[in-house]
Amino acid sequence: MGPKQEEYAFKITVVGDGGVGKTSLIVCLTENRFSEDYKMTLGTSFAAQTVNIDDYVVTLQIWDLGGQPSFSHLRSFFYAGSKGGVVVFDLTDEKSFQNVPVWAKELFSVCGNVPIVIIGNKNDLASGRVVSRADAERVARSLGAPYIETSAKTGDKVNMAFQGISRRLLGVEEKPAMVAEGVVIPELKGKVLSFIDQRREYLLNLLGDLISARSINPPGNEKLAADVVQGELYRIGLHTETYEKESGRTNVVGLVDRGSSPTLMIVTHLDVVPAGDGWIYEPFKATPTDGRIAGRGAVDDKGPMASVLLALQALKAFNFPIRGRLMFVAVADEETGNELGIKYLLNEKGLTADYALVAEQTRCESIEIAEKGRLWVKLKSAGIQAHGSMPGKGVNAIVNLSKVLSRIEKLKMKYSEHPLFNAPTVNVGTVKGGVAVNIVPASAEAIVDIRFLPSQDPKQIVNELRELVRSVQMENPGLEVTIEPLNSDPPTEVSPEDPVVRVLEKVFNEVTKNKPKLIGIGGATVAKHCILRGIPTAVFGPGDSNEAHTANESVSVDELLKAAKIYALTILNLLS
Ligand code: G3D
Ligand code: MG
Repeated sequence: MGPKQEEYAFKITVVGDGGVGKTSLIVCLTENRFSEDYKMTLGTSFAAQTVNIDDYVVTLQIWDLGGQPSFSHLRSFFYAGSKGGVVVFDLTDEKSFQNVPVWAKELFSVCGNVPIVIIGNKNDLASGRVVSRADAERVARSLGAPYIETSAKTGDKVNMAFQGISRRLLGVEEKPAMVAEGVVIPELKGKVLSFIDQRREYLLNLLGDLISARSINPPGNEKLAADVVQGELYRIGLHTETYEKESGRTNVVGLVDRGSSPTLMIVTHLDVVPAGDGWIYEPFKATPTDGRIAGRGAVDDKGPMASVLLALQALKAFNFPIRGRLMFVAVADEETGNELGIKYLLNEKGLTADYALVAEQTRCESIEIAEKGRLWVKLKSAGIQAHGSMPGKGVNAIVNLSKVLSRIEKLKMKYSEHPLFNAPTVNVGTVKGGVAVNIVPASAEAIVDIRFLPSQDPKQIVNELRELVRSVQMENPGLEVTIEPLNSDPPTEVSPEDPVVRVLEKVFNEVTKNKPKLIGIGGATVAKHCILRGIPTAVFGPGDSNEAHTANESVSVDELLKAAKIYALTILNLLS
């Protein structure tokens, strides 16, 4: 504490429909009483109130704007110079709630994007309530504003609301509570867990907003989901930035900075695959069903993302009691190659961390620490064209290609067993060939997807494929098939001894009383790219990967909450 306090003065404007309680809130704050004999605010009036925030003294000059439309021509004058705003609605008046975005936008149009707080007032009238917290949170999120429910009558949370706006105006975060070097205080842990248990509705509401944002890839449109995430991160109080390599293909990065090291990065992705056919639910709407939520992205990756955001919310409630830096990253383009997403951030934007955790579905029961390598190979078959009525005069490229393909599935590759992987796999993904039904085709090609183990090498695999072609050739003179490697990613793994894995295991055990399985997968997540950039990365999250990309994709709500707890405690442990 310095001996001298710093003083600041800000003008803020309180807006909202007439009768929602603006004047009463200001009176409650400044005179600490509830004025029953109020006068309908005519035009405007202002009050001054001093608020103490840490070492700062903030004088709020609070302008109370009449909601009456007849004064609307004066509004821009009243807004001018406001450094922040309070938008009030009445919890018992639906219309006043619907006008919240209108008021916020009017304020923004004059003052720019100043910080605001949304207040749902009259929370003492519980039985008359017509606006749900979920709906109010949704609107507040879309405006990037915190949401507080108050009563000017009982004084409930009125001070808190004005303290909140003052902190935002000063740019001063609340001081972290309950930190001790190197340990997570058990009491804090218990509080974080119970905070998460009480936020089921909040979680579902957030996941609903994420699913409704149609960030379908192709074509992408990640911006739609990025807006929801950014609003939420802003509310949680993270410094956020967005990055776009192509317009609309938005990546969001949020940061809590409590000192230079270490940095933990949590990565999720914003894009989802198209709905496809076979849905019994509306794909882009969250539908509750039997303790689960169905909708495109429920599993991959919006459910895990909602769990991470809830974990951040929980830590925010205790003012982020961490050391080092916590980064939340929501990337674009995960479903179609990562060029506009994680690769762009890592390779062109200097994104880096000491550890990373990728929030993707491992059913909240395993920790994925290894990913097979991937090799795509083109097979080109050359034949001789002839009339379809005289096949003997030509060499059929399709038939020859199919002879190779039928053997390729049983290709015996050389490799040594790996504790985390099953055998390498081969999939014939596409075939192309033929000009017309009455022509013997002179060319055909196929693309094959091979997932290989750390003991293998793409060059060696290509040689093994060529060997296989030679042996088919021996039995089929005239067969001509060439092998052309297209592209590949190496296998990656992180040591089970790495802190990010060890902490996840420990926390998993604390929360579930079970031991997680350490697994390797044939697919690839963004973890691969992080590991290739030298960042030890583990993958953990709610949802079953077998449901990803399917119709009626759904996730268990309990699993989402469990994941949120594990994320929150992992952050606390790694950054304590
Ligand atoms: P305004 O300034 O937004 O126009 P006022 O709103 O502060 O003038 O309040 C409008 C009415 O709501 C007043 O009631 C006031 O007493 C009441 N009110 C304000 N805040 C609360 C609250 O938190 N709880 C309850 N129960 N009532 C509140 P009247 O009856 O005088 O019209
Ligand atoms: Mg008034």
